[in-house]
Amino acid sequence: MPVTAAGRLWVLVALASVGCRPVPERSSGAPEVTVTRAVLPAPPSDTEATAFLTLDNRGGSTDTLLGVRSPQAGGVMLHAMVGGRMEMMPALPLPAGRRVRLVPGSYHLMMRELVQPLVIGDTVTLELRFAKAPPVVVRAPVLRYTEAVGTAMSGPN
Ligand SMILES: [Cu+2]
Repeated sequence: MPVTAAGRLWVLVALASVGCRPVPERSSGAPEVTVTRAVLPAPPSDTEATAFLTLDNRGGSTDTLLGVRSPQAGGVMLHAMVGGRMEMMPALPLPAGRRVRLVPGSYHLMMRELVQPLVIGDTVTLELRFAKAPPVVVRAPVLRYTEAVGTAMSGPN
């Protein structure tokens, strides 16, 4: 799907107030980001797919999601929805002690150049790289759309 580069600044400014809530901080204060609710709706496309997940920054300082990759895709991009349009984001700030959710209508990951089409029941491996915290590898199930959205949106914000 086409993505414009315009509006990036707006997105970064908006990040401060969107999709964040406090999470318990680890006592050590060491950089740590945990990833939960990683899930993909079965994509209508053979070559592209959307992934959702929840990021909790449990470290004592702001971190940044720098990039995501998958052995099952040629590339994984970070997108935001702004005014109903997708915008590409170079990175995603993760405020200290906060939760940032990638859910429908908001931030999401776009997998491009899928190695092979994804179907319900498949599992996707995603490796997330951060500025401070160690990388996190998650395995995300491919679910029916409504199930995937339910998983992505479940639990407290
Ligand atoms: Cu997108």
